[in-house]
Amino acid sequence: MLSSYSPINGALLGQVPVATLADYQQAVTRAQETFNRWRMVPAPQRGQIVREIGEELRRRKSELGALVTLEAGKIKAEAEGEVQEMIDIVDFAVGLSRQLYGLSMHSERPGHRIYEQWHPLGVIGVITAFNFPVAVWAWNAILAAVCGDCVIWKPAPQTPLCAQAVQEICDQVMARYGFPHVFQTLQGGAEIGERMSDDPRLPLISATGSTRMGKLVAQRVGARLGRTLLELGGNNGLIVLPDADLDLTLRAVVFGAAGTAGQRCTTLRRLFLHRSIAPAFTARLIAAYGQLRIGDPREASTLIGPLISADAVANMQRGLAAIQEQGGQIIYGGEALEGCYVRPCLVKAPPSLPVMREEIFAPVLYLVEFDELDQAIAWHNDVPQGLSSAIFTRDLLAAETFLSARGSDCGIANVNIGTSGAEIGGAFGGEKETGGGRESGSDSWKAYMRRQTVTVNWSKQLPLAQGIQFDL
Ligand code: UN1
Repeated sequence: MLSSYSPINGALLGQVPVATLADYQQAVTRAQETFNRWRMVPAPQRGQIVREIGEELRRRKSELGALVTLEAGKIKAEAEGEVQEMIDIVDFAVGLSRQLYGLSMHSERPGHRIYEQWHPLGVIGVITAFNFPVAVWAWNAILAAVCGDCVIWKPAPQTPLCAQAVQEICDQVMARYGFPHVFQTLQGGAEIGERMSDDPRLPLISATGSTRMGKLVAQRVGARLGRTLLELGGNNGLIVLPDADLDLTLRAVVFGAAGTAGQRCTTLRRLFLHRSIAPAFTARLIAAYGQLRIGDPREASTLIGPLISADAVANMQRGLAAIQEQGGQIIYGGEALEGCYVRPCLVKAPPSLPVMREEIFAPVLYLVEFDELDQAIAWHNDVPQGLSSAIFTRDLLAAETFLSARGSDCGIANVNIGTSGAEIGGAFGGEKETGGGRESGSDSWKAYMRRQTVTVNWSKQLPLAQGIQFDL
Protein backbone atom coordinates (compact mmCIF):
# COMPACT_ATOMS: atom_id res chain seq x y z
CA MET A 1 0.00 0.00 0.00
CA LEU A 2 1.09 3.53 -0.72
CA SER A 3 0.17 5.91 2.11
CA SER A 4 -0.54 9.54 1.45
CA TYR A 5 0.29 11.98 4.25
CA SER A 6 -0.65 15.63 4.13
CA PRO A 7 2.33 17.98 4.36
CA ILE A 8 -0.04 20.39 6.14
CA ASN A 9 -0.09 18.43 9.40
CA GLY A 10 1.20 14.93 8.70
CA ALA A 11 -2.30 13.43 8.74
CA LEU A 12 -2.78 10.16 6.89
CA LEU A 13 -5.09 11.03 3.99
CA GLY A 14 -5.54 7.61 2.52
CA GLN A 15 -3.86 4.61 0.97
CA VAL A 16 -3.79 3.21 -2.52
CA PRO A 17 -2.60 -0.22 -3.65
CA VAL A 18 0.79 -0.36 -5.33
CA ALA A 19 0.68 -1.72 -8.88
CA THR A 20 2.22 -5.18 -9.18
CA LEU A 21 4.07 -6.56 -12.15
CA ALA A 22 0.83 -8.32 -13.17
CA ASP A 23 -1.05 -4.99 -12.97
CA TYR A 24 1.63 -3.44 -15.14
CA GLN A 25 1.39 -6.14 -17.80
CA GLN A 26 -2.39 -5.91 -17.79
CA ALA A 27 -2.31 -2.14 -18.16
CA VAL A 28 0.03 -2.28 -21.15
CA THR A 29 -1.99 -5.04 -22.83
CA ARG A 30 -5.23 -3.14 -22.33
CA ALA A 31 -3.64 0.05 -23.59
CA GLN A 32 -2.36 -1.70 -26.70
CA GLU A 33 -5.78 -3.18 -27.45
CA THR A 34 -7.46 0.16 -26.89
CA PHE A 35 -4.87 1.92 -29.03
CA ASN A 36 -5.75 -0.28 -32.01
CA ARG A 37 -9.29 1.13 -31.92
CA TRP A 38 -8.63 4.64 -30.58
CA ARG A 39 -6.12 5.46 -33.32
CA MET A 40 -8.84 4.90 -35.93
CA VAL A 41 -11.31 7.32 -34.34
CA PRO A 42 -11.13 10.59 -36.31
CA ALA A 43 -9.07 13.12 -34.36
CA PRO A 44 -11.92 15.70 -34.09
CA GLN A 45 -14.09 12.99 -32.53
CA ARG A 46 -11.34 12.19 -30.07
CA GLY A 47 -11.33 15.89 -29.29
CA GLN A 48 -15.06 15.84 -28.58
CA ILE A 49 -14.65 12.96 -26.13
CA VAL A 50 -11.71 14.59 -24.37
CA ARG A 51 -13.75 17.78 -24.14
CA GLU A 52 -16.02 16.01 -21.65
CA ILE A 53 -13.05 15.57 -19.31
CA GLY A 54 -12.66 19.34 -19.41
CA GLU A 55 -16.35 19.80 -18.56
CA GLU A 56 -15.99 17.47 -15.60
CA LEU A 57 -12.87 19.33 -14.43
CA ARG A 58 -14.76 22.62 -14.64
CA ARG A 59 -17.48 21.17 -12.44
CA ARG A 60 -15.00 19.77 -9.93
CA LYS A 61 -12.41 22.53 -9.97
CA SER A 62 -12.75 23.50 -6.33
CA GLU A 63 -12.95 19.88 -5.10
CA LEU A 64 -9.90 18.80 -7.03
CA GLY A 65 -8.11 21.99 -6.02
CA ALA A 66 -8.86 21.20 -2.38
CA LEU A 67 -7.31 17.76 -2.81
CA VAL A 68 -4.19 19.29 -4.37
CA THR A 69 -3.99 21.57 -1.33
CA LEU A 70 -4.32 18.65 1.08
CA GLU A 71 -1.88 16.38 -0.63
CA ALA A 72 0.71 18.76 -2.14
CA GLY A 73 0.30 21.65 0.33
CA LYS A 74 -0.41 24.33 -2.27
CA ILE A 75 -2.44 27.35 -1.27
CA LYS A 76 -6.00 27.41 -2.62
CA ALA A 77 -5.33 29.98 -5.37
CA GLU A 78 -2.40 27.99 -6.72
CA ALA A 79 -4.11 24.63 -6.37
CA GLU A 80 -7.13 25.86 -8.30
CA GLY A 81 -4.78 27.55 -10.75
CA GLU A 82 -3.30 24.15 -11.41
CA VAL A 83 -6.72 22.66 -12.15
CA GLN A 84 -7.35 25.67 -14.41
CA GLU A 85 -4.22 24.71 -16.35
CA MET A 86 -5.82 21.30 -16.94
CA ILE A 87 -9.02 22.92 -18.19
CA ASP A 88 -7.03 25.23 -20.44
CA ILE A 89 -5.04 22.40 -21.99
CA VAL A 90 -8.25 20.49 -22.69
CA ASP A 91 -9.64 23.53 -24.53
CA PHE A 92 -6.39 23.80 -26.44
CA ALA A 93 -6.44 20.09 -27.29
CA VAL A 94 -10.01 20.18 -28.55
CA GLY A 95 -9.05 22.88 -31.06
CA LEU A 96 -5.87 21.02 -31.87
CA SER A 97 -7.86 17.90 -32.73
CA ARG A 98 -8.82 19.69 -35.96
CA GLN A 99 -5.32 21.01 -36.59
CA LEU A 100 -2.89 18.10 -36.59
CA TYR A 101 -1.46 19.53 -39.78
CA GLY A 102 1.29 18.19 -41.97
CA LEU A 103 3.18 20.11 -44.65
CA SER A 104 3.07 19.43 -48.36
CA MET A 105 6.12 19.83 -50.58
CA HIS A 106 6.64 20.35 -54.29
CA SER A 107 8.21 17.27 -55.79
CA GLU A 108 11.15 17.62 -58.19
CA ARG A 109 9.49 14.95 -60.35
CA PRO A 110 6.54 15.62 -62.67
CA GLY A 111 3.23 14.09 -61.62
CA HIS A 112 4.40 13.51 -58.08
CA ARG A 113 3.09 14.80 -54.79
CA ILE A 114 4.93 14.80 -51.45
CA TYR A 115 3.34 15.48 -48.13
CA GLU A 116 3.69 14.68 -44.46
CA GLN A 117 1.06 13.11 -42.30
CA TRP A 118 1.04 12.58 -38.56
CA HIS A 119 -0.08 9.29 -37.06
CA PRO A 120 -0.64 8.32 -33.44
CA LEU A 121 2.52 6.98 -31.79
CA GLY A 122 1.19 4.28 -29.45
CA VAL A 123 1.09 3.76 -25.71
CA ILE A 124 2.81 6.66 -23.95
CA GLY A 125 4.32 6.52 -20.45
CA VAL A 126 3.93 9.66 -18.36
CA ILE A 127 5.92 10.10 -15.14
CA THR A 128 5.04 13.16 -13.07
CA ALA A 129 6.35 14.93 -9.98
CA PHE A 130 4.59 15.86 -6.72
CA ASN A 131 4.72 19.62 -7.29
CA PHE A 132 2.20 19.66 -10.13
CA PRO A 133 0.31 16.51 -9.25
CA VAL A 134 -2.43 16.97 -11.86
CA ALA A 135 -1.56 19.68 -14.42
CA VAL A 136 1.60 18.13 -15.84
CA TRP A 137 -0.23 14.88 -16.46
CA ALA A 138 -2.86 16.87 -18.36
CA TRP A 139 -0.31 18.66 -20.55
CA ASN A 140 0.93 15.28 -21.67
CA ALA A 141 -2.03 12.96 -21.47
CA ILE A 142 -4.69 15.21 -22.95
CA LEU A 143 -2.56 16.10 -25.96
CA ALA A 144 -1.51 12.48 -26.41
CA ALA A 145 -5.13 11.31 -26.30
CA VAL A 146 -6.23 13.80 -28.94
CA CYS A 147 -3.27 12.63 -31.03
CA GLY A 148 -4.67 9.07 -30.81
CA ASP A 149 -2.38 7.60 -28.16
CA CYS A 150 -3.14 5.75 -24.95
CA VAL A 151 -1.48 6.88 -21.74
CA ILE A 152 -0.11 5.04 -18.74
CA TRP A 153 0.57 7.42 -15.87
CA LYS A 154 2.95 6.91 -13.01
CA PRO A 155 2.22 9.74 -10.59
CA ALA A 156 4.57 10.82 -7.80
CA PRO A 157 4.36 8.56 -4.73
CA GLN A 158 3.66 11.65 -2.58
CA THR A 159 0.43 12.52 -4.42
CA PRO A 160 -1.42 9.28 -5.22
CA LEU A 161 -4.88 10.56 -4.28
CA CYS A 162 -4.75 13.47 -6.72
CA ALA A 163 -3.91 10.96 -9.43
CA GLN A 164 -6.69 8.66 -8.35
CA ALA A 165 -9.22 11.49 -8.48
CA VAL A 166 -8.14 12.43 -12.00
CA GLN A 167 -8.21 8.79 -13.06
CA GLU A 168 -11.77 8.45 -11.77
CA ILE A 169 -12.88 11.47 -13.79
CA CYS A 170 -11.29 9.96 -16.90
CA ASP A 171 -12.81 6.54 -16.22
CA GLN A 172 -16.27 8.01 -15.95
CA VAL A 173 -16.01 9.89 -19.23
CA MET A 174 -14.10 7.31 -21.25
CA ALA A 175 -16.37 4.41 -20.22
CA ARG A 176 -19.34 6.32 -21.64
CA TYR A 177 -17.69 6.24 -25.05
CA GLY A 178 -16.43 2.67 -24.89
CA PHE A 179 -12.76 3.50 -24.47
CA PRO A 180 -12.13 2.80 -20.78
CA HIS A 181 -8.37 2.30 -21.10
CA VAL A 182 -7.17 5.32 -23.02
CA PHE A 183 -6.02 6.67 -19.64
CA GLN A 184 -4.63 4.39 -16.94
CA THR A 185 -2.68 4.96 -13.74
CA LEU A 186 -0.11 2.79 -12.04
CA GLN A 187 0.70 3.84 -8.49
CA GLY A 188 4.03 3.07 -6.91
CA GLY A 189 7.69 3.93 -6.73
CA ALA A 190 10.69 4.06 -9.02
CA GLU A 191 10.33 0.40 -10.04
CA ILE A 192 7.31 1.28 -12.18
CA GLY A 193 9.17 4.09 -13.91
CA GLU A 194 12.03 1.68 -14.58
CA ARG A 195 9.70 -0.93 -16.03
CA MET A 196 8.14 1.67 -18.30
CA SER A 197 11.54 2.98 -19.36
CA ASP A 198 12.71 -0.50 -20.35
CA ASP A 199 9.51 -1.49 -22.15
CA PRO A 200 9.76 -1.32 -25.96
CA ARG A 201 5.94 -1.35 -26.15
CA LEU A 202 6.06 2.26 -24.89
CA PRO A 203 7.54 4.32 -27.74
CA LEU A 204 7.66 7.54 -25.69
CA ILE A 205 8.34 8.21 -22.03
CA SER A 206 7.55 11.73 -20.88
CA ALA A 207 9.09 12.40 -17.49
CA THR A 208 9.01 15.41 -15.18
CA GLY A 209 11.22 15.54 -12.11
CA SER A 210 14.82 15.83 -11.01
CA THR A 211 17.76 15.80 -13.39
CA ARG A 212 19.02 12.69 -11.59
CA MET A 213 15.78 10.85 -12.37
CA GLY A 214 15.77 12.18 -15.95
CA LYS A 215 19.26 10.87 -16.64
CA LEU A 216 18.25 7.39 -15.48
CA VAL A 217 15.11 7.43 -17.62
CA ALA A 218 17.01 8.78 -20.65
CA GLN A 219 19.67 6.08 -20.40
CA ARG A 220 17.19 3.25 -20.11
CA VAL A 221 14.87 4.52 -22.84
CA GLY A 222 17.87 5.43 -25.00
CA ALA A 223 19.26 1.91 -24.67
CA ARG A 224 16.22 0.65 -26.57
CA LEU A 225 16.17 3.68 -28.90
CA GLY A 226 12.85 4.85 -27.53
CA ARG A 227 11.91 8.50 -27.33
CA THR A 228 11.91 10.67 -24.23
CA LEU A 229 10.35 14.01 -23.45
CA LEU A 230 12.14 15.33 -20.38
CA GLU A 231 11.24 18.27 -18.21
CA LEU A 232 13.81 18.29 -15.43
CA GLY A 233 15.47 20.66 -13.00
CA GLY A 234 15.49 24.40 -13.38
CA ASN A 235 17.77 27.02 -11.86
CA ASN A 236 16.00 30.07 -13.08
CA GLY A 237 17.47 33.55 -13.12
CA LEU A 238 16.10 37.07 -13.38
CA ILE A 239 18.14 40.15 -14.26
CA VAL A 240 17.06 43.58 -12.97
CA LEU A 241 18.40 46.65 -14.77
CA PRO A 242 18.42 50.12 -13.17
CA ASP A 243 15.58 51.41 -15.38
CA ALA A 244 13.17 48.59 -14.42
CA ASP A 245 9.79 49.29 -12.88
CA LEU A 246 10.80 48.14 -9.42
CA ASP A 247 7.26 47.77 -8.04
CA LEU A 248 6.50 45.30 -10.80
CA THR A 249 9.86 43.61 -10.32
CA LEU A 250 9.31 43.17 -6.61
CA ARG A 251 5.98 41.42 -7.08
CA ALA A 252 7.39 39.14 -9.77
CA VAL A 253 10.40 38.25 -7.65
CA VAL A 254 8.40 37.47 -4.52
CA PHE A 255 5.85 35.31 -6.34
CA GLY A 256 8.54 33.61 -8.42
CA ALA A 257 10.89 32.81 -5.55
CA ALA A 258 8.63 32.23 -2.55
CA GLY A 259 5.35 31.22 -4.22
CA THR A 260 4.49 27.51 -4.16
CA ALA A 261 7.06 27.44 -1.32
CA GLY A 262 9.80 27.47 -3.96
CA GLN A 263 8.70 24.11 -5.36
CA ARG A 264 8.08 24.89 -9.01
CA CYS A 265 10.59 23.86 -11.62
CA THR A 266 10.19 27.47 -12.80
CA THR A 267 10.80 28.93 -9.32
CA LEU A 268 13.10 31.94 -9.33
CA ARG A 269 16.38 30.90 -7.71
CA ARG A 270 18.95 33.48 -8.85
CA LEU A 271 18.35 37.23 -8.87
CA PHE A 272 20.91 39.43 -10.61
CA LEU A 273 20.64 43.01 -9.37
CA HIS A 274 22.40 45.95 -10.96
CA ARG A 275 24.74 47.36 -8.34
CA SER A 276 23.13 50.80 -8.44
CA ILE A 277 19.74 49.51 -7.31
CA ALA A 278 20.83 46.48 -5.30
CA PRO A 279 20.88 47.94 -1.75
CA ALA A 280 17.48 49.65 -2.00
CA PHE A 281 15.85 46.72 -3.80
CA THR A 282 17.27 44.21 -1.31
CA ALA A 283 15.79 46.22 1.54
CA ARG A 284 12.38 46.21 -0.14
CA LEU A 285 12.66 42.49 -0.76
CA ILE A 286 13.47 41.77 2.88
CA ALA A 287 10.49 43.88 3.94
CA ALA A 288 8.21 42.03 1.50
CA TYR A 289 9.47 38.65 2.70
CA GLY A 290 8.67 39.77 6.24
CA GLN A 291 5.03 40.12 5.21
CA LEU A 292 4.65 36.64 3.71
CA ARG A 293 2.09 34.73 5.71
CA ILE A 294 3.34 31.19 6.22
CA GLY A 295 0.97 28.50 7.41
CA ASP A 296 -1.93 26.20 6.69
CA PRO A 297 -2.58 26.52 2.94
CA ARG A 298 -6.32 26.04 3.53
CA GLU A 299 -6.45 29.46 5.25
CA ALA A 300 -7.43 32.16 2.78
CA SER A 301 -4.74 34.55 4.04
CA THR A 302 -1.82 32.11 3.70
CA LEU A 303 0.67 32.72 0.91
CA ILE A 304 3.31 30.11 1.74
CA GLY A 305 2.29 26.55 2.55
CA PRO A 306 4.52 23.69 3.66
CA LEU A 307 7.26 21.90 1.77
CA ILE A 308 6.21 18.47 0.58
CA SER A 309 7.93 16.45 3.33
CA ALA A 310 10.33 16.42 6.25
CA ASP A 311 12.99 15.20 3.80
CA ALA A 312 12.47 18.34 1.73
CA VAL A 313 12.97 20.47 4.84
CA ALA A 314 16.16 18.58 5.71
CA ASN A 315 17.40 18.98 2.15
CA MET A 316 16.86 22.74 2.33
CA GLN A 317 18.76 22.90 5.63
CA ARG A 318 21.65 20.97 4.09
CA GLY A 319 21.65 23.43 1.20
CA LEU A 320 21.77 26.40 3.56
CA ALA A 321 24.70 24.87 5.46
CA ALA A 322 26.60 24.43 2.17
CA ILE A 323 25.78 28.02 1.18
CA GLN A 324 27.28 29.36 4.41
CA GLU A 325 30.35 27.13 4.23
CA GLN A 326 31.04 28.36 0.71
CA GLY A 327 30.76 32.06 1.54
CA GLY A 328 27.10 32.85 0.90
CA GLN A 329 25.40 35.05 3.49
CA ILE A 330 21.85 34.41 4.65
CA ILE A 331 20.26 37.83 4.94
CA TYR A 332 16.71 36.70 5.63
CA GLY A 333 14.84 33.60 6.79
CA GLY A 334 15.76 30.00 6.07
CA GLU A 335 14.53 28.62 9.40
CA ALA A 336 12.78 25.29 9.59
CA LEU A 337 9.55 26.01 11.45
CA GLU A 338 7.16 23.42 12.78
CA GLY A 339 6.31 20.36 10.66
CA CYS A 340 7.15 20.87 6.99
CA TYR A 341 7.01 24.67 7.12
CA VAL A 342 10.05 26.86 6.43
CA ARG A 343 10.69 30.56 6.23
CA PRO A 344 11.62 31.58 2.66
CA CYS A 345 15.25 32.55 2.49
CA LEU A 346 17.31 35.30 0.87
CA VAL A 347 21.04 34.78 0.35
CA LYS A 348 23.62 37.34 -0.68
CA ALA A 349 25.97 35.42 -2.94
CA PRO A 350 29.18 35.96 -4.86
CA PRO A 351 28.67 35.00 -8.54
CA SER A 352 30.96 32.00 -8.17
CA LEU A 353 29.18 30.24 -5.28
CA PRO A 354 29.44 26.51 -6.23
CA VAL A 355 26.15 25.45 -4.61
CA MET A 356 24.31 28.02 -6.75
CA ARG A 357 24.76 25.65 -9.69
CA GLU A 358 22.46 23.10 -8.05
CA GLU A 359 18.70 23.24 -7.73
CA ILE A 360 17.62 23.28 -4.08
CA PHE A 361 13.90 22.54 -4.34
CA ALA A 362 12.85 25.04 -1.66
CA PRO A 363 12.38 28.81 -1.34
CA VAL A 364 16.03 29.90 -1.39
CA LEU A 365 16.80 32.97 -3.51
CA TYR A 366 20.37 34.06 -4.27
CA LEU A 367 21.02 37.78 -4.76
CA VAL A 368 24.01 38.56 -6.98
CA GLU A 369 25.18 42.07 -7.87
CA PHE A 370 26.47 42.97 -11.33
CA ASP A 371 27.73 46.02 -13.23
CA GLU A 372 27.29 45.20 -16.92
CA LEU A 373 24.45 43.43 -18.74
CA ASP A 374 26.87 41.16 -20.63
CA GLN A 375 28.37 40.05 -17.34
CA ALA A 376 24.93 39.35 -15.88
CA ILE A 377 23.94 37.30 -18.95
CA ALA A 378 27.17 35.29 -18.76
CA TRP A 379 26.60 34.51 -15.07
CA HIS A 380 22.96 33.81 -15.72
CA ASN A 381 23.83 31.20 -18.36
CA ASP A 382 26.67 29.65 -16.37
CA VAL A 383 24.64 26.86 -14.75
CA PRO A 384 23.90 23.32 -15.98
CA GLN A 385 20.13 23.94 -16.20
CA GLY A 386 18.24 25.99 -18.80
CA LEU A 387 14.51 26.21 -18.11
CA SER A 388 13.15 29.70 -17.46
CA SER A 389 14.65 33.19 -17.38
CA ALA A 390 13.62 36.82 -17.19
CA ILE A 391 14.82 40.38 -17.48
CA PHE A 392 13.18 43.47 -16.03
CA THR A 393 13.91 46.62 -17.98
CA ARG A 394 12.23 49.27 -20.11
CA ASP A 395 15.29 49.50 -22.34
CA LEU A 396 14.42 47.90 -25.67
CA LEU A 397 18.06 47.32 -26.56
CA ALA A 398 18.76 45.51 -23.32
CA ALA A 399 15.61 43.40 -23.59
CA GLU A 400 16.39 42.39 -27.16
CA THR A 401 19.98 41.56 -26.22
CA PHE A 402 18.63 39.23 -23.54
CA LEU A 403 16.34 37.63 -26.12
CA SER A 404 19.02 37.36 -28.83
CA ALA A 405 21.17 34.34 -29.67
CA ARG A 406 23.82 35.65 -27.25
CA GLY A 407 21.24 36.26 -24.54
CA SER A 408 19.39 33.80 -22.32
CA ASP A 409 20.11 30.15 -23.15
CA CYS A 410 16.84 28.93 -21.61
CA GLY A 411 13.73 27.38 -23.13
CA ILE A 412 11.69 30.25 -21.70
CA ALA A 413 12.77 33.90 -21.73
CA ASN A 414 10.51 36.62 -20.35
CA VAL A 415 10.61 40.41 -20.36
CA ASN A 416 8.99 42.15 -17.39
CA ILE A 417 7.40 38.87 -16.30
CA GLY A 418 8.81 36.52 -13.67
CA THR A 419 10.21 33.07 -14.39
CA SER A 420 7.24 31.04 -13.14
CA GLY A 421 3.59 30.80 -14.07
CA ALA A 422 3.85 30.08 -17.79
CA GLU A 423 0.66 29.89 -19.83
CA ILE A 424 -0.25 26.60 -21.52
CA GLY A 425 -0.27 28.11 -25.03
CA GLY A 426 3.49 28.19 -25.45
CA ALA A 427 5.79 25.19 -25.65
CA PHE A 428 7.06 24.52 -22.13
CA GLY A 429 10.49 23.10 -21.35
CA GLY A 430 14.17 23.87 -21.23
CA GLU A 431 17.66 23.25 -22.49
CA LYS A 432 20.81 21.61 -21.11
CA GLU A 433 20.17 19.53 -18.00
CA THR A 434 16.52 20.56 -18.04
CA GLY A 435 16.28 17.85 -20.68
CA GLY A 436 15.32 19.54 -23.94
CA GLY A 437 11.67 18.42 -23.99
CA ARG A 438 8.75 20.64 -24.91
CA GLU A 439 5.25 19.97 -23.74
CA SER A 440 1.94 21.81 -23.53
CA GLY A 441 1.20 24.38 -26.26
CA SER A 442 2.54 25.41 -29.67
CA ASP A 443 3.58 22.36 -31.72
CA SER A 444 4.52 20.19 -28.72
CA TRP A 445 1.86 17.73 -29.93
CA LYS A 446 4.32 16.48 -32.51
CA ALA A 447 6.18 14.61 -29.77
CA TYR A 448 3.15 12.34 -29.34
CA MET A 449 2.83 11.42 -33.01
CA ARG A 450 4.93 9.82 -35.70
CA ARG A 451 5.63 11.67 -38.91
CA GLN A 452 5.20 9.92 -42.21
CA THR A 453 6.52 11.37 -45.45
CA VAL A 454 4.35 10.27 -48.34
CA THR A 455 5.23 10.48 -52.04
CA VAL A 456 2.47 9.72 -54.53
CA ASN A 457 3.22 9.20 -58.21
CA TRP A 458 0.18 10.01 -60.30
CA SER A 459 2.09 10.05 -63.62
CA LYS A 460 2.51 7.12 -65.98
CA GLN A 461 6.32 7.28 -65.76
CA LEU A 462 8.76 6.28 -63.07
CA PRO A 463 11.25 9.15 -62.97
CA LEU A 464 13.91 8.65 -60.30
CA ALA A 465 14.90 11.38 -57.86
CA GLN A 466 18.19 13.24 -58.43
CA GLY A 467 17.74 12.58 -62.17
CA ILE A 468 19.19 9.08 -61.90
CA GLN A 469 18.89 6.94 -65.04
CA PHE A 470 18.48 3.23 -64.36
CA ASP A 471 17.01 1.83 -67.56
CA LEU A 472 17.02 -1.86 -68.36
C1 UN1 B 1 6.60 22.54 -12.98
O1 UN1 B 1 6.97 23.10 -11.95
O2 UN1 B 1 6.92 21.33 -13.19
O3 UN1 B 1 5.20 27.86 -15.35
C2 UN1 B 1 5.73 23.12 -13.99
C3 UN1 B 1 4.80 27.37 -14.30
C4 UN1 B 1 3.73 26.34 -14.35
C5 UN1 B 1 4.27 24.98 -14.58
C6 UN1 B 1 5.40 24.56 -13.74
N1 UN1 B 1 2.79 26.68 -15.39
O4 UN1 B 1 5.25 27.70 -13.22
